[in-house]
Amino acid sequence: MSNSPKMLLSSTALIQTPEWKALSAHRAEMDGVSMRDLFTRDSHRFGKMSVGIPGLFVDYSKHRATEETLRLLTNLARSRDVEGWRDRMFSGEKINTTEGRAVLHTALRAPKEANIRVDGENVMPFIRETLEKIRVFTESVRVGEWTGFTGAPIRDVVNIGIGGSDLGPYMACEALKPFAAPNLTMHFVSNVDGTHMAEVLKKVHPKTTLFVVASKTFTTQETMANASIAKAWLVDALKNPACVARHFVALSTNAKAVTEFGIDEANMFPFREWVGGRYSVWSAIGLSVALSIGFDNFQKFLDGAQAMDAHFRTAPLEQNIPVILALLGVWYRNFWGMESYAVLPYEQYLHRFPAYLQQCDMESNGKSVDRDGVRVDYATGPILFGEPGTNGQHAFYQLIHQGTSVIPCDFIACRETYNPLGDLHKLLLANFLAQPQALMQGRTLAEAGGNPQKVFEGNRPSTSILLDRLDPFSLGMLIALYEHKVFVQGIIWNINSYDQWGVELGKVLAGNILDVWDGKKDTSSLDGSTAGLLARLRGA
Ligand code: G6Q
Repeated sequence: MSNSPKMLLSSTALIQTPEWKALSAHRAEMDGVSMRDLFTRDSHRFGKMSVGIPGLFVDYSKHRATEETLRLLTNLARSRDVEGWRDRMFSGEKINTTEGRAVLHTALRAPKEANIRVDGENVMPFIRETLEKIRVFTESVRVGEWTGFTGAPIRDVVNIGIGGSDLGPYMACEALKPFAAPNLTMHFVSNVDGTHMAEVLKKVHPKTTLFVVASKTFTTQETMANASIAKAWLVDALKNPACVARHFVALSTNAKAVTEFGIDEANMFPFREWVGGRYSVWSAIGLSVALSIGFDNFQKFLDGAQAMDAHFRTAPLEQNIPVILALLGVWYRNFWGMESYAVLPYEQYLHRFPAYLQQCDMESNGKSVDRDGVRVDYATGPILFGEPGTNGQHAFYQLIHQGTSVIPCDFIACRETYNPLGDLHKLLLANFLAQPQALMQGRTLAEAGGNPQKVFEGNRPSTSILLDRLDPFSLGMLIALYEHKVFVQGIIWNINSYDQWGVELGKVLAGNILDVWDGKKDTSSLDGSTAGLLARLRGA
């Protein structure tokens, strides 16, 4: 770990820095500045406040920001040593300090010849070997060489995992459906609600189904319970416990637990502890994605992320897309008190993207104690939500347009579509353009014909992100963009974006409640409400 003096800043020290104070003063100057005016005053605003790399373009001109705002924000990023932390992350330093781990999802998509060392070992040979194992396996399933126990080819794949072991692969499989093998249907079971598994099992046949048990720890209660149900269902149908070897594979770091469950280590695809769950779609956890879209496309997905990594590592902060998005987020969260943030893909294939990002952002930066163990005295991660457009327009956008909260939005669209039905794509893109315009421009009382109900305050910020098309490469870029945005914000806020202690307490308490339920413990550990509800559920 670095002994950079930046690390020693306490929480209060952040808001005492000259860079922070300069932003506070500037914020006061921005009161009453309207984006409409900023556009009128500067006809080059769009050109100055937009940036692209091949395949991805970002317009950040519709923000309550001037060149001075961005200059001050960039000063803040420099003063927090974002560049130093970035380089330490990429080089394998243990920047996840509370868990004593490196943060190396970027190594999973690094150029093959890279040399990235953790505890003295270059991790790249291991990554290459695992990718090769994934390639061989996924190709043999896809061409029907790998068969089920009775010799029938695999037709359905059921990914059993939760959180990071579900959201990433599920989102990516949905996003990349135009690339999916027509002879393989993907299913995802995450919830411990039996309904989830039951409804999937109704659709699949034991002889032709492959279960992919995705769990970094292989101890997660929901996943292990669901995997056991699936195993019992399979063995019951095929009448021979040996069938598990042809119908179950594991994606995990825990070989011991995998073999104890009854899956041969030969059918396990490993990864290492330096891959965080919500950053794991690039690792063996991406096996379901590779099964669906094929290994070559999976490699393109990794390459897209690598392209964004290269941009993030080399572009000056002023033109660095993840940095700009992160800084605008800090601007609104900390200096304007905006609590929420909406991500709105105008691309149906990205319908799970907001759910995926919710975990990436909120689990990473939903922290209130800093790296030094001090309670922060400034806001950290926002509440993120979203739905595909145009659906959201007929639902919650009302609040974004006219509610009392201002919610910065990211609008995402693709220039090309895989489904050019009539004029639908043009219609979709017209809406993608109209919403940010309406949010920015608003409608004055005079424009509203004097009717206050029809007034839109306007001056509501948004970023527009344009992809040429949604494909494995561009999806890789897009995900990596948000990963790095979250990273930069975590560094500015001096929090560890790579732990998730908040998930722990619920797990412990659920275990305790099960003990009470089974009569192993009395109810004295439960509060009155929990004990009362438990009694009702037990029918007592
Ligand atoms: C992600 C979290 C969490 C995790 C799940 C599943 O960053 O740590 O969502 O991915 O709890 O964990 P396992 O993969 O170990 O089953």
